[in-house]
Amino acid sequence: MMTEWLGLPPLAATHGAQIDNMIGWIHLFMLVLFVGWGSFFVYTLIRFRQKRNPVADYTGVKSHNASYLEVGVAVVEAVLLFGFAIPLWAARIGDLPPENEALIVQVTGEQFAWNFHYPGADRVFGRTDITLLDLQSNPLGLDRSDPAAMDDITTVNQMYLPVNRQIILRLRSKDVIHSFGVPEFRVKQDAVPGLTIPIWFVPNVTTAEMRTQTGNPEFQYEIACAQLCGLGHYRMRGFVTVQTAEEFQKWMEDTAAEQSAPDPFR
Ligand SMILES: [Cu+2]
Repeated sequence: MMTEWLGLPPLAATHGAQIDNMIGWIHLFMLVLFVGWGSFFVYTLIRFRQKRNPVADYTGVKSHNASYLEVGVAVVEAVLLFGFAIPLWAARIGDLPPENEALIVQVTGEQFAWNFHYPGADRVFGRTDITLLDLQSNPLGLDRSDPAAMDDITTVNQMYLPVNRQIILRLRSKDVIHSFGVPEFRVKQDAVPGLTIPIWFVPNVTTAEMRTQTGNPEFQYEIACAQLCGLGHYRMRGFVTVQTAEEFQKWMEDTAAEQSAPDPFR
């Protein structure tokens, strides 16, 4: 199904076409319903006008057409639900890719920023400790003395991802409910304090490619916090840079080296 007429943001994830398709069908069916019920309403206004029906008819309508229509609408809605929505939901929520193949990033929302934690080359997340937490220098309380934490990377409001790779994000929150939404990836999921909620997708257009595609040299994938989470909600935005595998590898190595180097100011 063509979905350009919906005016959605450009698509940059492999599962997105399925979602756009469903949005398209829902809009079409709702258009049919709107026109259908609208015309029926106008018809009844004319058909049952007072001038033609001065005395109320206590028998009423004998035809069953209205009931058949109702059943028809219910069937269409059941098809939308069981044919599109539930299979899509099951595929998105139930079938997480294997963790040893995907890139896993921990995403922690806080008032009002997004913290990203990469496990680094060893693929093991380093220990975190609440007593080490410092909003300026160590917002996740990462314990750099833990061997597993040596190559870990943490960033604030800047997420880097390799293109064409399965990405699993583990969403968490420090304080209130936030929501991680990137329209181009067709993902949106609440981050709830006390829970770790996984979402996954495969970004398939790099930031550079998207800049060419959209003709906007400043294009950025933007993470919008999609739950009103406090006074600073409006400025809770992060950015995703989708890179080629080589660029991402280089970014990981450079950043890990930079972050594991002893802090000269300490
Ligand atoms: Cu928020």
